[in-house]
Amino acid sequence: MRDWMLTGMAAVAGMGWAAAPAVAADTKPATTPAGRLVKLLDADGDGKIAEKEFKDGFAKVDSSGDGVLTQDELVKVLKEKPKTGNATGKTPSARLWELLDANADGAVKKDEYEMAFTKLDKDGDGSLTEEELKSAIAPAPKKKK
Ligand SMILES: [Ca+2]
Ligand SMILES: [Ca+2]
Ligand SMILES: [Ca+2]
Repeated sequence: MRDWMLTGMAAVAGMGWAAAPAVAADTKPATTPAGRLVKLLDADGDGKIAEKEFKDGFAKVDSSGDGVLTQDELVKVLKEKPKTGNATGKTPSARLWELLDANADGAVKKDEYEMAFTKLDKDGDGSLTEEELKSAIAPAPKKKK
């Protein structure tokens, strides 16, 4: 109860929690890198990353705040464990990095980052779902059926 009070006061004090709907909505932790990315960038909580949300998300990924993304910052955002020597598969952050760093100079500026949206939006509907991100950055699942 006390926590609720504090949260309410924080919201009133302008912490940017304007239109949070249900308090209990956010109970399931994201468990995949793609899920974590959606969670981070999906500002309105509809489960998809709209193009604007993606673009606004640049600052969230740029944890050093220098206006350039590095692969380390990406690893942090995806909360990946240090590489554990799987020789075949690339990590999701490495795959995402290849998509982002179009000119492969080891740094991603805002315009490069924004261009990646189109590459990630496979069905071209203007928003990224967890599935789309997964297919782009997660290792392809072994076929079994
Ligand atoms: Ca959204
Ligand atoms: Ca940075
Ligand atoms: Ca889409």
